[in-house]
Amino acid sequence: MSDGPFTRVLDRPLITPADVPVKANAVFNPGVVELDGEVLLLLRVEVRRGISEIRVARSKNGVDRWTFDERALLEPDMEEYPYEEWGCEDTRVTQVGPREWIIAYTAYSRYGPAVALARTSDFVTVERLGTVLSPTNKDAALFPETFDGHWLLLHRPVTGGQEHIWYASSPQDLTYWSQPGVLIPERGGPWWDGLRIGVGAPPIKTDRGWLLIYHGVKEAAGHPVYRLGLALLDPKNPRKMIARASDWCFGPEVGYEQYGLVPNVVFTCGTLTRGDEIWMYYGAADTSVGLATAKLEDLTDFVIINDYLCTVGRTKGTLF
Ligand code: BMA
Repeated sequence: MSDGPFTRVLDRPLITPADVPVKANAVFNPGVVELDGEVLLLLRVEVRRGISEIRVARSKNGVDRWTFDERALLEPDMEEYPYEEWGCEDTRVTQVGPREWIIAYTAYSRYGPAVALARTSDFVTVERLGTVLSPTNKDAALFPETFDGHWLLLHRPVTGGQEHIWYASSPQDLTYWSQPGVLIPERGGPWWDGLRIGVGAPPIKTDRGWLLIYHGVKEAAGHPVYRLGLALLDPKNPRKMIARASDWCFGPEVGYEQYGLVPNVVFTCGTLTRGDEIWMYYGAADTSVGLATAKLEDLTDFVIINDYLCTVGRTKGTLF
């Protein structure tokens, strides 16, 4: 079944809690990376205490025959990492060197969700860089290159009930983040992304600018619906959005996305580029993992054809 530019690869989830080698309540929102001929998913596994940890599953074709690493990659440790007391959630992985990746994730504690970073060279061990942005903040993703000598991190603070996508810059250390600004605001009102938005997968470089898949939330009769949308950012200075599709590009349309622990949720944290296709792994109803693919060109066409800025925002000088 196809919803906009994306096509679901299977008619069922790719991974369910029954596939996880520990007793799991849910498995969802994976970060994704390709390494040594394998696809690795950094899965958020909610164990039966209700707390999430990150476990790695590997597959040669990225679709089936997943094998799980024995040990969790990131798990709460109250003594060492008090800001992860309530779990590690929703990884987004960015390659920053030949064999070096940064994992952005949510460190959850009694103080709220915060943005944390970790470095890895093998996805077996990690070096935590620590909590880099204080609560309430989540949905962070790093760009894979620097701009004028600065790394750029997208993130989603909650500021007085508003939830927009912001950026922050860091010199080489990746630890000190400053010069924040709003990149994409929630659209307000009855829009599909009116209530809150946040980064989906790390930005994808294209010849039309950086493509950003983000999630947007609207409440229907008091229940949130999570869908995915697209924006293009300036190729040289991605602190500037150049186009934003008005319509969502992927929403909860099949049973396993509509029914589960949190109904009506599709939520991505990672994509792979395979030839001219984008493979998007996503959490379905906060319960299982799905996979949908699209031609990269169809995604950038989708933003340009549905660009709300062209028709309204830019002419009126409004930031949408
Ligand atoms: C967001 C995040 C995601 C989750 C989504 C839907 O706030 O916490 O991990 O998938 O809500 O419940």
